Amino acid sequence: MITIALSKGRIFEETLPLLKAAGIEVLEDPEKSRKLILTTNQPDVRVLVVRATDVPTYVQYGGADMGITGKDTLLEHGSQGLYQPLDLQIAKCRISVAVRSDVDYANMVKKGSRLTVATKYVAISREFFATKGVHVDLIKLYGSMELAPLVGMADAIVDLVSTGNTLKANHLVEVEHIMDISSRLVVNQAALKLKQAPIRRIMDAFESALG
Ligand code: PRT
Ligand code: MG
Repeated sequence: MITIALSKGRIFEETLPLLKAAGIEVLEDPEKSRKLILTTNQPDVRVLVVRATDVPTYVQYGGADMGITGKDTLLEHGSQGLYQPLDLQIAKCRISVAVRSDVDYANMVKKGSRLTVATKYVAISREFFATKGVHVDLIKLYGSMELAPLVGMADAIVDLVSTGNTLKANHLVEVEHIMDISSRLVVNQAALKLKQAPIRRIMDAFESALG
């Protein structure tokens, strides 16, 4: 049995064509079903539906043999026990620093003042501002980061940006582009040894589907 961990939403949607290229069709729709283990047309392949941030954990501890997860999630989680053979070029976005549009970020940074930064991405933010030599106090949030500068809780946020519509709707502007993000295939290192043939077959199919 090969078990693949996926999150609902954009990663699931964008993974379906890759699975199809590997001859795998998921037989249930996670948006409609309450089932957390989905069957496929291949009797020996199943899909687990987990929270996006939990995908690396399921693969690391062998709850799943492989999974697909954003580079953002992977950098925050750490890649211990995970083999990362492929950048799948799906669920693309960027991770950026944003501030209220009426704030002079360049001046704030130049003056050397401490910045309060709200984010779900504490590890990425700590590393980014340390490299820049900017002192920051980080506030960990789990969602709706955009609110923090609006209510005076933070000077800036670090969050994912795709179209930029969410920032715009909340009167925020992007002031630093930290890195580009896409989703990665992650494979449990022990599973890769024990189930080498079927895992390689899926990896190769994904790779050729990427073109
Ligand atoms: O939603 P949940 O709390 O369950 O988990 P999650 O938010 O981690 O999962 P999900 O499915 O929303 O995101 C999974 C992965 O998709 C992320 O880890 C990224 O690698 C990738 N991805 C790609 C994105 C986006 N694009 C994206 N735009 N994840 C989130 N967003 C959000 C962003 O946080 C912001 O709130 O969309 C909003 C910005 O979008 P624009 O288009 O308005 O700029
Ligand atoms: Mg989300």
